[in-house]
Amino acid sequence: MIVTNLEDLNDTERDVKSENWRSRRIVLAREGVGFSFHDTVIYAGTTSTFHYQNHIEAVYCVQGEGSITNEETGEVHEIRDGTLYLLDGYEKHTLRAETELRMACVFNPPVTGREVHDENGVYPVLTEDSDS
Ligand code: 9YT
Repeated sequence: MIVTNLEDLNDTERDVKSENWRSRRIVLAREGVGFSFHDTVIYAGTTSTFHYQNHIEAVYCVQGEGSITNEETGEVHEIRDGTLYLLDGYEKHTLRAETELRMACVFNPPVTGREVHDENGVYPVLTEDSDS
């Protein structure tokens, strides 16, 4: 069993910060359980486009208000406490945070912890023993 608390991850390699968001990656590929689990904060007033071409992702909002646009269909959905979106088709999407959004995110395959978005919002597939 593994028991951890978010506070213990602050400013470690599991605490990944970018201009629009901060993500504490609680469960990673190295734990060997087939998914990764992240606590992500999207900063108020930001707009971010992501396209996880290699990962299925579930995102559950526990705080804040915003919206998600499916860039493939143009559909816009409200996000608030209790909203879950499941990217089961590798959809390119845009997140707008009206207020700070707090999200619990699950990735399959699991993120290793080294991924950062490229200019298209894509994560590569990394494995625990790859160099890059
Ligand atoms: C909301 C969202 O796409 N979260 C993804 C996880 C986070 N950006 C991370 O850990 O890279």
